Amino acid sequence: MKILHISAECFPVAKVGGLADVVGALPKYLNDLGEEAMVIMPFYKNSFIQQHQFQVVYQSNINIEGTEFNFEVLAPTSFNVGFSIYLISIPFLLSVNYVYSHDDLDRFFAFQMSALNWLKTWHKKPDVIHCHDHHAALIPFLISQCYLYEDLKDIATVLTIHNAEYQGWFSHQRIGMFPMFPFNKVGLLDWYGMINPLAIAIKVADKVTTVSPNYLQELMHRANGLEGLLRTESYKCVGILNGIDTDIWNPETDEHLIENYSLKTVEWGKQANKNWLCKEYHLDPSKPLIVFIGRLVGHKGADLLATAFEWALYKPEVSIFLLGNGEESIEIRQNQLKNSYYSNFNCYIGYSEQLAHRIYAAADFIVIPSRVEPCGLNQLYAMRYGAIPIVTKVGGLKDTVVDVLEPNGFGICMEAINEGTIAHSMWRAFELYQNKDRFFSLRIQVMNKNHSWDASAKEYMKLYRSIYQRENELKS
Ligand code: NHF
Repeated sequence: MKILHISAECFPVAKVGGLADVVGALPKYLNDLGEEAMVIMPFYKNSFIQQHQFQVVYQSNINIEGTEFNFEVLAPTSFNVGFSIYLISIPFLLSVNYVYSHDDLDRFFAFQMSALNWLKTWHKKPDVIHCHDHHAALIPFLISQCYLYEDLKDIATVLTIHNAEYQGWFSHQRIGMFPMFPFNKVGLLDWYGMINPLAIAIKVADKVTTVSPNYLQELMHRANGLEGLLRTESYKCVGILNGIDTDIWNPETDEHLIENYSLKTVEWGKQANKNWLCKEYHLDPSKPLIVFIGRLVGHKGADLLATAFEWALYKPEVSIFLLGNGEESIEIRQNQLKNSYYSNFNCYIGYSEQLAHRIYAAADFIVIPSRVEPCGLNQLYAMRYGAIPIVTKVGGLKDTVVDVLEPNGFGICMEAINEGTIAHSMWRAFELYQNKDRFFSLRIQVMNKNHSWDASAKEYMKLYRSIYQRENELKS
C-alpha cells in the first residue's frame, strides 16, 4: 500500500514541536511493515535545508485568486531519512526561514495545491493521503470536491489532529482561493461563520485520528469549538497513541550524550551526564535533578512554573533545570529566577536538540504540568532515558503515566493544575529520591517500557486498510 503523508514539519528537516517527530518516524515504521510510506513537506530556508543538497524532480505553477505561483518539487541527494521525502519550494511563500507565521493561510494553501498538482501527474497514485493538522487539512476537500483534482478523488484520506487548539480558520472573503467546486458543497467549508480547515477535514476525511485515546475523549467535550462536530463524526474517529523513534531515542547509542548507558550501566551513565549538565550550569549533581523541556506557553502550564519552582525551592534540596522558549513574560520570569536561585536553578531560553537529549539523560525527574497535552512525547523520551515523569492527568499523559500510589505505578500524577500542586509533586519527587532502592527500581521500570512506534504503526495500517478496502469495494 502507498501512503503519502503531508505535513508542515518533519524531523530532522524542519522541527517546531512533536509533529515533526511523529512525521519523521511513523513512515519509517510503516515501511518496516512492508508498506510504501512517503512524505511531502515545504522547502523552507532553514539551516538544515541550507546545509544539504537536493535535486529538482518536478516544476510547474499554480493559480490562486488569479495570481500565478511557480513551484518546484525537490528530493534530497545528501541525506536519507529512511523513507522518500519530497519538499515543495515556492519562492517568497515557503522559501523563508520560519515554519509558522502570520501569513500561514497563503503559504500553506499554496503548499497544498502544489502538492496536489504534482500528484495529478503521478503514474501510480497513493492509496491513502494522511494529512497532519490544519496546514494539510484542506486536501480532503480539494480532492473530493474540486473539479481540478477530479483524477484524485478516489484516494482515501486520513486527518490526524495533533493539536485541536489551532484550526487555521479564515474569512469567507477568501473563498475565491479555492478552485471551482459544486456550489451546493459550500456548507462543508463553514464552521461558525468562518472557513475552518480542521473542521472541513473532520467533515470530509474518511478517518480522523487523534494522537492518544484519552485526547479524543477530551475533545468530545472541549475542542475549541469543534466538540459538537467531533461528536457527530465520532463514528470515524480513532485515538492512536504516538510512539517514539527508538533508533534516535536510545541512550545506548545516542551521539548527543556525554556518556552512553544501558539498563545495566544506567546509574553510572546518568550520573556522568548529570555531572556534565550540573557543571555547565553550576548546579549540585548530588541533589535530585528535576527538569522541564518544552514551549513556554499557557497550554503547557509554563506560566505556573516560576512560582511553583520558588515554592519547591523552599526546601533547597533539589536542582531544577528548564529548557524552552515562548511567551516573553514567562521567559523573563525564568531568567529572574536564575538570578535569585543561582545554585539550585538554571535555564536555557531557546531550543537545542542536542541539549534536550543531554537533559533527558541527566534528569532524575521531568515535570510536565500541561493544561492540554494531545499525546506528549517528552514523558516517553524521559522514561526511555530513565527519568521519572511528573505529569498532569490530561490527554496522552493520562494514557501513559500511572502514579506510584497505584498498582504498578511508576510516575507522579497531579490531579489539579496549579502552582501548589506542581510544588507539592516536586516534594513528592524529592521524597521518592531519598528511598534509593525504590527510586532505582522505578528507574528500571520506566526504562523497560516499550513506547516504540511498532504497535501504533500497526494500528495505523489497520485503519488505512479499512478505508482502502472500502474505496475499492465502492469502485468495483
Ligand atoms: O505529542 C505530536 C505532538 C503531541 O502533545 C503533543 C502536542 C503536539 O501538543 O503529535 O503534537
